[in-house]
Amino acid sequence: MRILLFGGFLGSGKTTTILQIAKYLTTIRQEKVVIIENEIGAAGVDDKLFANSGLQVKSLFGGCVCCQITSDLISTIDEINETMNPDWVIIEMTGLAYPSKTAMSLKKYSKVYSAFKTITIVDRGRWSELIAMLKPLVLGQITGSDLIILNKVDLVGEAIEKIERELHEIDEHMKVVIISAAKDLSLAVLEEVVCCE
Ligand SMILES: Nc1nc2c(ncn2[C@@H]2O[C@H](COP(=O)(O)OP(=O)(O)OP(=O)(O)O)[C@@H](O)[C@H]2O)c(=O)[nH]1
Ligand SMILES: [Mg+2]
Repeated sequence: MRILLFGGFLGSGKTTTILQIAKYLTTIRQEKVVIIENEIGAAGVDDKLFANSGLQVKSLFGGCVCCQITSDLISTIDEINETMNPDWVIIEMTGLAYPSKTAMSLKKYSKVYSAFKTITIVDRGRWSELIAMLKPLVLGQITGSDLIILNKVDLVGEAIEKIERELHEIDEHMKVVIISAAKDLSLAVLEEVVCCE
């Protein structure tokens, strides 16, 4: 069982991207996927969207898995492993979560996965605004990720080269994939996103 952990600010395109990744894994690669949806409130929207697309989804509500309900996430992954035994677990974090913090907890306390990857989605249209207003959160979400997806490149915003340069100033080795999740992703992008050890 391999785990893909998706973070990124509110509305950055996590659900839209995960839908494409999950469809690629289930239809083209014929692999079994379970999605864990973490939302802070008592009821969710994205979990229904996944379920309506024919995907298996487990919801974790009532707190953020990176700080308040980390143990719930670990027990949910254990339960999924035992009862469903999928090839992949894809986790959508809340928009305010720190993926690398959750990654550290999972690496420490969960023994049931064979490979793991942390992916943070950055919204091209809001990069300048968010880096100006919420720099610690944006930096915290990017630092320690295995891959950055620079999304919404169809929208106007900061020059893509400038964002890439600034991402590499944060981490010079950072892998960055540039997409528009609103359009069909290429096979090369899909493979790059799911490639993990
Ligand atoms: N133009 C454009 N819109 C996009 C793109 N990707 C996502 N969107 C839109 O952006 C909005 C937010 O996308 P979601 O996938 O729901 O984002 P999210 O990160 O899951 O949002 P939360 O779960 O609420 O944090 C939706 O209206 C999407 O249709 C893109 O590449 N281009
Ligand atoms: Mg979402």
